[in-house]
Amino acid sequence: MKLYIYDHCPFCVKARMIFGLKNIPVELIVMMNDDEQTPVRLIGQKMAPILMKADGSCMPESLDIVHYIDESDRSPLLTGAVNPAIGDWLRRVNGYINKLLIPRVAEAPFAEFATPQARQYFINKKQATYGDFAELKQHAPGLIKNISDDLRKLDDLIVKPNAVNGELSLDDIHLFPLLRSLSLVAGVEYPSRVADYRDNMAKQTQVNLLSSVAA
Ligand SMILES: N[C@@H](CCC(=O)N[C@@H](CS)C(=O)NCC(=O)O)C(=O)O
Repeated sequence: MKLYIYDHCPFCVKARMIFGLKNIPVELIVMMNDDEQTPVRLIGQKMAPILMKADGSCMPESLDIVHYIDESDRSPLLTGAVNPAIGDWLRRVNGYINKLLIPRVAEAPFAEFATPQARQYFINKKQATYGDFAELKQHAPGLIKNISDDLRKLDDLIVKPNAVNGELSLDDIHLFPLLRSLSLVAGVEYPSRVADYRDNMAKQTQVNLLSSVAA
């Protein structure tokens, strides 16, 4: 199987996680960010992730891919209950976190930005949505304080380092990609349970953190 992704994309991380958790081999193909042709040919629109199955058919939508792979061996791993407090926490943080993340993503050495045109495509698209990056960057110190405060609240919700609610569930599929994206941001304060959870999930899912290129 092949998984078409952008390395920065949190939805793609969701799909990557289930392969890592189940140790199912998959070929990762990073599309150039300005390559509209490939995704449109595969699924009719420019969107990642895309799973290409062994028979050549393609499946979009991260959660559909997660469910498909999790059930593919009739031994699902994501059997734990979700905690509504995790959903609430994610909704609140997702309300502001892209203003901190997106300008950093735009400057990071991701494979999908290997050409200047691909990087510029991302910058143009995201500035149209989130506003001028120079302006957004001025809010970074306040946003870093907000997320550091919110991570302290998350710390109280983490039950085990290998599953946020004690047993693997969809909450892990939603939470880890945000923490992985956040590892791109220098200066965020991590309480110990959050840091242990993030590091453990990176190992379990075989999805790298971005700390080595944090800015
Ligand atoms: N509902 C989709 C959302 C996927 C999504 O929004 N992917 C973004 C990348 S993070 C995308 O491909 N956007 C189009 C683009 O980057 O041009 C899913 O869960 O897979």
